[in-house]
Amino acid sequence: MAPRELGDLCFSCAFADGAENDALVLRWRVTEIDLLMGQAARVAIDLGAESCRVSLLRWTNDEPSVELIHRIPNGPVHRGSTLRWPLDAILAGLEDGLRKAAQTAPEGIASIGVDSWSVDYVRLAADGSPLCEPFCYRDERTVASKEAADTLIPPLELYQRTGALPLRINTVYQLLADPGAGVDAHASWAMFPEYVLYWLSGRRVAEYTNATHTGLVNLKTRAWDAELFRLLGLDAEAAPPLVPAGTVLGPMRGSLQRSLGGAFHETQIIAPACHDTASAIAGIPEPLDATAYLSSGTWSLVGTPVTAPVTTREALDARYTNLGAATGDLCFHTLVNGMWLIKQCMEAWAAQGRSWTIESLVERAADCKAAAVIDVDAEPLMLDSDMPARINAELARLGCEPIPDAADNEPVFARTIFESLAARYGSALASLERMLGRKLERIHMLGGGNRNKLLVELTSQRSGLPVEVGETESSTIGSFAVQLAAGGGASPVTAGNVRQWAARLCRREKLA
Ligand code: LRH
Repeated sequence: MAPRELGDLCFSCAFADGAENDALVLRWRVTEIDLLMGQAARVAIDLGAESCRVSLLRWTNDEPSVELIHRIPNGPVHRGSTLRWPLDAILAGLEDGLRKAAQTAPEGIASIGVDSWSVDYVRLAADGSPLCEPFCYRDERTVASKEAADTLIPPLELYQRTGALPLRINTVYQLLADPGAGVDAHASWAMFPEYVLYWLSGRRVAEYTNATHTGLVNLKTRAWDAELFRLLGLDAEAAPPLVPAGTVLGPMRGSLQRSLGGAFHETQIIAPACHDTASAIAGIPEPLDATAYLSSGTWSLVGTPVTAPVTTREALDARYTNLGAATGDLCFHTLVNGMWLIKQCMEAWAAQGRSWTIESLVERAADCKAAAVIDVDAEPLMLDSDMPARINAELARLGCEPIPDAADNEPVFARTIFESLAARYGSALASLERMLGRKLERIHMLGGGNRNKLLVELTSQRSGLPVEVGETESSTIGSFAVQLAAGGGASPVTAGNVRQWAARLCRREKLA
């Protein structure tokens, strides 16, 4: 007799004989977890370009608490002439984080979800181990591969086919660049967060929201575009099977699970919205009808959810992309430079003994004037190293005086960056309203940048819209909300369900 559905379970138990009982006991344990799912501890791993975070959700008397229990500093590393991610250090840091989670929640962890920045991936050897250290999307090897791809399929056609803005950093151009970098183009791959899910569960998948940023998912079928793979000469067999957000991949496995002991005994590995931006949006507790989101971290993502894609020439020129959202809609947004600019400057200054905290820079920048409004999306400002000099080159291009890169001028650089980001958000929102033919009433700001009061204020001034300050760790909230909505995996994750969980988890502090 096959194990029965939930409703039949008690009845079946009463009549089961020995062998069937085993199956039923097994089923009962899973079902028990289903029933208790609202109250069990869970882990969300949010991998960021500047830091990777492990957070723990626990419940006391029906009240949830989300605690960031481990932070791993991160950043692209130079290897020869290439730019990579330090995968071994990230995984070692995640082991430490998971160990802390096991110690903090000995009652057991029901599930783990992982999200991260998009577009990067790990190629795998035949035994499933990483073939090489993964490339960082800022590596310049894709300049040539994108140019070559554009001759095979015009950018507008690609855009209309996939909805994804053809950005140089997209996975498609990275896959195309691999042979030139000595990487086996037929080796199977997994996107960065899905690689971590694979490391934890042994199951290799591509989660839909993250897959849409590859530039290889067909907008209409929502499946890998086999024809596109063929046209570009990419190996479709190397791509993982696509799954929706909220897919329960199976139990945690392997030596890590064994070594971390009891707390991970019954842990399910769940694919949340693996794209951190989609996860951050899933973490917003209310519908975004007339609200724009601004997810502010290393990058800034400015846009709003849409039910139908917009792939006009105007949208392409305005640099808007249509990426998968956790529960069916599309995230229609533009990718603007972000805290990368200030972080890069801070690193350059620290190397010269001029260390600043972001808090003191923001405070001092409030009393300065910007040198000018620069184009924050200029290609040189996307690249690694020498950021103060790169900003001065942009000023020179505009015919403006450079900012002497000397002690005490750091706040002027900071003000120039924040003012320019805010101006770009304002113009991005104006073109969004034009394209959608409707007015936006407010901005919901997420991510680390929302702690920067000056940026919040300038954004409101430049856009003419009130800014609602949302969660700083919204990707983590979104991951927990999707994990909770997924439960045991028996029914599909719905927008209403995810939003309800997000509302329970959000702190909902303040309005600015
Ligand atoms: C933000 C982000 C963004 C992508 C970029 C590569 O972390 O995922 O949504 O466009 O990284």
